[in-house]
Amino acid sequence: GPSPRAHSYTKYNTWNEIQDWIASISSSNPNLISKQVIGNTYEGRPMNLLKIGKKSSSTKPAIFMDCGIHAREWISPAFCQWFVKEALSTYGKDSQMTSLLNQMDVYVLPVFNIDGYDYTHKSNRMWRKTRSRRSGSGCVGADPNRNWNAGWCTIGASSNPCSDTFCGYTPESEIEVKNVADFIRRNKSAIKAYITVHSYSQLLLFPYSYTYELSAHHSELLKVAEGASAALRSLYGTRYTSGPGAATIYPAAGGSDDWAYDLGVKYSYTFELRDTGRYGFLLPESQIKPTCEETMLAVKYIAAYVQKN
Ligand code: ING
Ligand code: ZN
Repeated sequence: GPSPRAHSYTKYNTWNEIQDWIASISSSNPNLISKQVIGNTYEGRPMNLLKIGKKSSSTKPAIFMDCGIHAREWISPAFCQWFVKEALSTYGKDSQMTSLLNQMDVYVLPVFNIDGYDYTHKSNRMWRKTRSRRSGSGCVGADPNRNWNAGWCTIGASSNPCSDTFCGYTPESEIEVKNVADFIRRNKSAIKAYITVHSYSQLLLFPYSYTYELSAHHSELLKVAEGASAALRSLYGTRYTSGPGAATIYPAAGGSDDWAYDLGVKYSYTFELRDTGRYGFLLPESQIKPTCEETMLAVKYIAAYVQKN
């Protein structure tokens, strides 16, 4: 058959390109990476979850990271692809990555909201939500970061199906949210950290967003976020602000980081990648490489902290 084109990590790939990449990268690195389908999206696309780590006979502690909860935030899936590439190419060379993947597994969901992501490539670049439909409403989709069972729909979310922050008809009404929540619940004892990647604003957020109350681990979560932000800034001087979601960006219930934290995953973080609004969601492809390089430092900082704690 035709020989596959090399995958580009410095452009915004379509879902079809990412799907081909998932298949080829996992089959060419069987000792470090495996994939599993955790369910299908509303429109029937398979949600492939990658597991990166040295094979072990026993269950290893793990970090779960997802990208692309929101369709239009294209830099986010680009980062998950970059992370997987870097993990595989630096294992056995970079001592921190080697130690991390020897001791832990990193689950990576490259695109959470696949239907929405595909829609932003084909129809509406600024689409945010899922693409689910219900009889009785002409409006499509719910906000997959308002649909988790964490203060669901109490603040910073809308019960209007036409809103961009529609919380859905019930918690986990969106099948993509249900699939990920089921996976995390099933693997709850292994999962030590949850990282979700959004854009934009250059923030490193942690619980809570559904309330202004501080979490039980506030000072530790802040300390780790500030260390991660300092690591990120060391490369190109990019400034991030760290803090709990409600006070740092806006109060918003039903988010994935609050849900994971309340389930018992202590180290739960939301990244808001570049930029601060000049290009916003339309971040030029020339910024993919520097954004991913600096974000790697922050994610590796959090991972190293979780590994030793
Ligand atoms: N920002 C997030 C959003 O879903 C957020 C901010 C983080 C809300 C954590 C709730 C919990 O609105 C973007 N850019 O999507
Ligand atoms: Zn987002």
